[in-house]
Amino acid sequence: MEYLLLETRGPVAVVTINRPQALNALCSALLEELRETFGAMARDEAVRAVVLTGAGKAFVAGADIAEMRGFTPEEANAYAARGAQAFAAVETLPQPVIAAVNGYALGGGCELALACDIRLASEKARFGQPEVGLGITPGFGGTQRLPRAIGAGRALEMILSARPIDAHQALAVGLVNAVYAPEALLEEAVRLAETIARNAPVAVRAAKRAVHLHARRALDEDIAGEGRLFAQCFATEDQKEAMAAFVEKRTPAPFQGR
Ligand code: DAK
Repeated sequence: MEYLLLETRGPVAVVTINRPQALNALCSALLEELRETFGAMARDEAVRAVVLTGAGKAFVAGADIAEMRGFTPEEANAYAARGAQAFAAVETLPQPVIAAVNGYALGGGCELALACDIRLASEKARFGQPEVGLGITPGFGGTQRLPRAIGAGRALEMILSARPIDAHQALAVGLVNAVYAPEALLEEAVRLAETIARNAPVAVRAAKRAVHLHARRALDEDIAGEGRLFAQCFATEDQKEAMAAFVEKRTPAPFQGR
C-alpha cells in the first residue's frame, strides 16, 4: 500500500492516511486502498474497533483537486463510483470506526469523517464543505450525512457558505464529540477504541448496525430491524454470561465474540 499505514494495537486497528505532501487528498489510488483495507478488516475478527486518522497537518483536505480538474464526465463517474465504494466500506464496516481528525477535514475529508461512527478532533482540526466554491456540490454524502449530524440549518450554512469551522465550533454543533490537544488526540481515540473493544463483539456490531438502520429506512422498519438484531444477540454465549454475571453480582468472564 502506498497511501495507508496500518498498525494494530491489540484489538484496535489504527489506519493512517499517509499522503501528507498533498494534505492526504483523496486520489483514486488512495480511495482504492481505503476500500481494500476496510474490506479486509471487515473479515478480520481480531479487529474490534478502528481509528482512522491522517499524517501531517491534514486529516483529508478533500478529493484530489489536481486529479479531478481534468475529468471528463465518464472519468468523474468512475471516480464517483470508486469513492462510493470506499465510503461504503468505511461506513458499513461491522466494527466501529472512530475518526481522529487531526487537521483539515475539507470536502471529501469532512465527508469521510462523517462516514465514521464517532468523531474526535484535535484543536487544530478544521471542518468544511468548500465544494460550492469549486463549482460542485458535495459528492460523497455530505448533503445527506452532514444535516443528519448537525441539523439542516447548520449543514446548509457550512455547505452554502463553504466556510470552514474550527474544532470548538464543531464541538458546539455536535459534529465532533470531544476536542483534545494535538499530541493527545490519537491516544484518546485509541483509548476509546479499546473501551469499545472490551465490550461484547456481537452486541457492539449489532448496536452499530441498529443505529445505522435509522438513517436508511422508515421508522417501522428500523424498529423491526433493531428487534431482529437485539434477538440475534440472544444466540451468543457472551449475552448469557454477561446477564448471568449481572444477576449473580459478579464480573463477567472475558467476552468471546460468539
Ligand atoms: N487536492 C489536491 N492537492 C491538494 C489538496 C486537494 N484537495 N489540498 C491541498 N493540496 C496540496 C496543495 O496543492 C499543495 O501541493 P504542492 O503545491 O505542495 O504541490 C499541498 O497539498 C499543500 O497544500 P497548501 O500549500 O495549499 O497548504 P496550506 O497550508 O497553504 O493550505 C488548505 C491548506 C487546506 C487551506 C489548502 O491546501 C486548501 O484550500 N486545499 C483545498 C481544500 C479543498 O478545497 N478541498 C475540497 C476539495 S473538493 C465527487 C465526490 C466528492 C467530491 C468531488 C466529486 N463526485 C461524486 C464526482 C469532493 C470534492 C472535494 O473534496
